[in-house]
Amino acid sequence: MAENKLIIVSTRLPVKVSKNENGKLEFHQSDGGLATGVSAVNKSRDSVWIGWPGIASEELTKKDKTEVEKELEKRGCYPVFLTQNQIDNYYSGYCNATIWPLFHYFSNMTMYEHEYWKSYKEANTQFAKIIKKLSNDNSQVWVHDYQLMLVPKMLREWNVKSQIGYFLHIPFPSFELFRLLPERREILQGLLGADLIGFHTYDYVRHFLSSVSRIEGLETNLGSIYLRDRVVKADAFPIGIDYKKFAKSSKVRSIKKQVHSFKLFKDKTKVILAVDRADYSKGIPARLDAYEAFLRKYPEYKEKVVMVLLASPSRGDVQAYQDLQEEIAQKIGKINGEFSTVDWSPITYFHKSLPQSEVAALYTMADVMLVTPLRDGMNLVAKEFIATKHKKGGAIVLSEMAGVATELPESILVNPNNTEMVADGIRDALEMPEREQKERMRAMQERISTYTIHRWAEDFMHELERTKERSANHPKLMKKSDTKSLKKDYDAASKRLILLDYDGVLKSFVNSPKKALARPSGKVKRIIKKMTDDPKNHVMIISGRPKNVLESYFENKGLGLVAEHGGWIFDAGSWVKHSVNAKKWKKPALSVLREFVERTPGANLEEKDFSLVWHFRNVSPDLAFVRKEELKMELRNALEGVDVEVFEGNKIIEVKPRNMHKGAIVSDLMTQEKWDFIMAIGDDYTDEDMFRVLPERAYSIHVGREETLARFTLEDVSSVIELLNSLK
Ligand code: GDG
Repeated sequence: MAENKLIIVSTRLPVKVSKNENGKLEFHQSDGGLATGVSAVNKSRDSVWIGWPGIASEELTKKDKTEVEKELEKRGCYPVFLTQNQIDNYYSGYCNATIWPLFHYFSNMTMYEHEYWKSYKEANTQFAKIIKKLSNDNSQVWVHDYQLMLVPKMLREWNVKSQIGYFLHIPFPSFELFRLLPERREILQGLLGADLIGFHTYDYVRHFLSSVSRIEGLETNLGSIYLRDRVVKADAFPIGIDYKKFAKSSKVRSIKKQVHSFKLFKDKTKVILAVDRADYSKGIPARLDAYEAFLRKYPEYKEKVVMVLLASPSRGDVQAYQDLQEEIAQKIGKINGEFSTVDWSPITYFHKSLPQSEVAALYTMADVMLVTPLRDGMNLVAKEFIATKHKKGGAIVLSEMAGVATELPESILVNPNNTEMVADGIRDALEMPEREQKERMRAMQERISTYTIHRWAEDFMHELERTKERSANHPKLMKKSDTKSLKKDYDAASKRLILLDYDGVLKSFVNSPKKALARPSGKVKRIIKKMTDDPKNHVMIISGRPKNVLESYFENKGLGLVAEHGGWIFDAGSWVKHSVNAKKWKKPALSVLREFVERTPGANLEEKDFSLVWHFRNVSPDLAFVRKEELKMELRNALEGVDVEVFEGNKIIEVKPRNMHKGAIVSDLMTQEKWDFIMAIGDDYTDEDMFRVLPERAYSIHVGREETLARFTLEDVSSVIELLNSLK
């Protein structure tokens, strides 16, 4: 087992173990979509699927457990045994009574119990231990769903070197919902242990990133989350189905036979079908209300339609699910009681799990499919129905709240809370001309037959593979040996050029409008003085700050100062101004910037001789995200044809003349002297210009973990100070 390359982890295994009346163990393989997809990426390598076999460990003797292990091994699985207490507190508790309702926006049903959380941590640890045992450095681990959100971090902390992928099958809620969770930080940190985090839709990715930046304060950019030592990628992978299998249903003999038997009532009536797990997120009571409203509003359909409602039992040991069961039964009783005639009942209800062939037969015979969850990660039922209608007609009424809605705009989209809208949707579906039905179906089929469950799994694994490259490109911290050679070269040199950015290099960014707080510390001043006093050194502070600020920070003679990215230079006893004329473009830029300061609480404007800066450090991240993009666009429009650049720096948008940058200054310095040691330290976008023009032998050092042109990276300001202090 130690050689496994692909490790799939989900709470439940695709094999369910049970004990019959004689105490004999029975194994039932489930052919769920996930198993199909995973087996596709699984073909060419060793793999194992880790999970709970669905039976409490108290029910198993030691001998049973050995037998379970053996039998599962034959099926490529490895068991995690959960106790009854864990099933109650971890599975039914934290997973299904805390996370499930909260992530589906049922905050009033969410239960916050410390015992649940304790058990969740314990069970996640148990899973992670087994993964560690079965993995090696070359493994890829793919963790599934909300029951195992702590596992990625645990593996990372235990130094498991495998690549770790994680996929969430349910929605990731908006920050406003997620922040309610007492353990929100632990959950986020748990997930961030992964290299790749997958969601069904880009909305969920956005919600996740928003929580990451607002709760953890981490920088995110286009789905990448920058941690100290690695980059985590979050992306959308909309799960698909085994399209071919469903598309050929109408030709499978057993299914055909099934359909034939259903046809008895089909000839007279149109069939409206709904298939779900009996879960409150699926909106079954609201759907029944809408059906009732439909029958009232369009009485001509009485005796001409029948709703087939299949609600397969689910999570019966959670109270909310028992209540739901009762509510559904009551509503059906009421509707059937009121509308039935001697030879017609408006609803045929199955509260049991049907064999898959019967579900496929129902899809095949249905005229209208009703998929109206109040909230759903994706919803595979919608895709399955559409696939069975290959080259045929049929209509689907679909909730906007299902992840799948983004992929199926040709369906009749409805708000499931709007009873009238769903009722009208049912009527529209029934009355849609066959040609239109087929056209809409074709468009949807084209899409879902391409991105199938196999493609989904391959795509995810391929992206996980790419995380290796991303990590390789991620700048590595300066090693001891690098520092040693830097010092050696420094000692040996007699003409040294030392270029230091200020903010983020000699002083951490100060989150305060009080400029005084951004002054250099006494220690930094002493270090700079010592370096400047050494006649072998030419030290320059090269910054975007205005000249009066730099002047007030550093008064040492002999220290060169570059203000406003090169607008002003103080190098031989006096300030020299750049020749560029900033007047021309400032007026239109200022009017845009002022408007954006007024419209954005927390933003402020800094006016310098050569540039204008819009600061958004104190703006709420989501608003800043929108405003800064709008601002960049408006500035670019207002300044079209003018030779200025609009760029984004650390929580700022700055406008400055294009040819005035640190690179131009450094290029000049390169021609002035024959330096035998060059060191440049910077932390942001503007410093990249400087790194770009430095000779290869120069010690270019970037502070922070973003991608950079610099040869080396230091973690933070204190590491810079330590380095400078160690130079003699
Ligand atoms: C979660 C997310 C996401 C239903 N009744 C019977 C039966 N089914 C099958 C359907 C379908 C599956 O169960 C249900 O899948 P859904 O996607 O609709 O919903 P969840 O179970 O809530 O799944 C969901 C999914 O994960 C995948 O990521 O789409 O949003 O909540 O395949 O056909 N199958 C059989 N008998 C039944 O009575 N045999």
